[in-house]
Amino acid sequence: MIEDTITAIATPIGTGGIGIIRLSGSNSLAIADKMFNSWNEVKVHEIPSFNLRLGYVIDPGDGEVFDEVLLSVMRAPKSFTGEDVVEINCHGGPIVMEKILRLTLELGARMAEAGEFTKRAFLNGRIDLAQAEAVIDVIEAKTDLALGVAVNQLHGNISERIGYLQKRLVSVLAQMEASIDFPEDVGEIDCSETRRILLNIKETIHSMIAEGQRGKILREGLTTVIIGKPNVGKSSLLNALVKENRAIVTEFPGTTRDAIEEVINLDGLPLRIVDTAGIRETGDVVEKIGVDRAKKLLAEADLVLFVVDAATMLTEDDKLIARELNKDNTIVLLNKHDLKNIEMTERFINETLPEFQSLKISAKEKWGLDKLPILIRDKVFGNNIVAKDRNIVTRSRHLSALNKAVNYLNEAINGLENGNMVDLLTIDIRGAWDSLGEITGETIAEDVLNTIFKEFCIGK
Ligand SMILES: Nc1nc2c(ncn2[C@@H]2O[C@H](COP(=O)(O)OP(=O)(O)OP(=O)(O)O)[C@@H](O)[C@H]2O)c(=O)[nH]1
Ligand SMILES: [Mg+2]
Repeated sequence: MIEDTITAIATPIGTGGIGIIRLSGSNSLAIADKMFNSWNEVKVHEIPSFNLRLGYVIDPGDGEVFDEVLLSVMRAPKSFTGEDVVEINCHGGPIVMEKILRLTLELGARMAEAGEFTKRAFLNGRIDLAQAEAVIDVIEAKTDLALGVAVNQLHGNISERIGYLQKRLVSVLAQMEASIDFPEDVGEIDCSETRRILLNIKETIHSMIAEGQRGKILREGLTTVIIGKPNVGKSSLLNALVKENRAIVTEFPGTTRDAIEEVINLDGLPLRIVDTAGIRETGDVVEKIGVDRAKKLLAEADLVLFVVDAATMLTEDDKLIARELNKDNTIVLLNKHDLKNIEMTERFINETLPEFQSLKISAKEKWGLDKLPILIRDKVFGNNIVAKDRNIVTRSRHLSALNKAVNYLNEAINGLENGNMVDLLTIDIRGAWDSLGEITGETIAEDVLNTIFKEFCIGK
């Protein structure tokens, strides 16, 4: 059991209708009692769990009234953290919230670290680690679809899938150990049956990994970089996609110097779109930094939108960029389609980048862009559309644990095929079990745990 009582402002800093100060720990009720005068003179420790009382927050030192508030009590173990929790709903002004927070500190609470409420919920066994991480994902979901998947994870659906796989591994392990300990009674293990079960578990994990690649995009957003030589209409494209004049557009080449990033919701798929400086050889120091940055972004992109000016002949600058591109993650946009001459460029592009998908657009006239979402979805998801209610893995941490489990299973399966000693096989199967346990937090190192909760904000 954790001893000290923590406190934090749980609502965003700034002005709002309501602000919440949250206390958790064994002294929560006692601290709240010292600073709360309820209208009907009830003491905080007399308030039943999940009940609200109206009253004043008062400085017990000089009797100063800070605010009129609603106070709620949730007792251990039936609270989010599993500890005694008090929430003070005050008015949402920064000064009021700060004063009430400071009072809870003076009365013996300690300032909560980022994610500490959720960390306590995990340490007290209220939720597992995958569910704790889902709390952040719900808060940070960028689209409806991403939210649906995160809520599913919060319900524990991923953990359930993992638990089922672990259970199957344990039963294999139990048979192996029995065959070691009681060879007369149990006999040898059935190698082909064991191999079949392990292959089947491995297959399930494989499909979770494949789905997870897409799940990760759903959570983190698809980094989409707009690339091209100067003046082809990259910034015009960004503006058309975000539907506002976000980037400066002029007829002068070299207008955009720095990378400009915006997030849009493309049919449920969060896209982090980055407009970049036009790539060309340049003597201008500032522009050169922008060009280098664009090249770096190109290398890190999940998806590349290569823009060419279809109304003029392609130049050496276009060809240099084209050489850096990969057909699997690039869509070529033949821009300025509202102007003449575009057939030449189109033919040229078809010859230079034969297997690349392309689309004729006019960023200026906002024409042809309606087909872009379909192309992008196709590139990213293929036929595997993610449904909201799917239990898919969305975090790199989970993906790497799944990959680790697959490696152990491969070792075990190879071992079986080579007729290795059974006690050697059990080591690999235990390794696979442990790797899966990292996802739910059963088998995780303290330092990893701390890094995970650092992702949270204070008060969560
Ligand atoms: N006719 C026509 N003009 C366009 C189109 N898209 C962009 N332009 C014009 O092309 C010029 C350059 O557009 P920008 O969007 O600034 O081009 P950019 O690629 O961002 O240029 P840099 O930032 O310099 O690399 C501007 O004068 C735009 O109005 C289009 O679809 N049709
Ligand atoms: Mg630009």
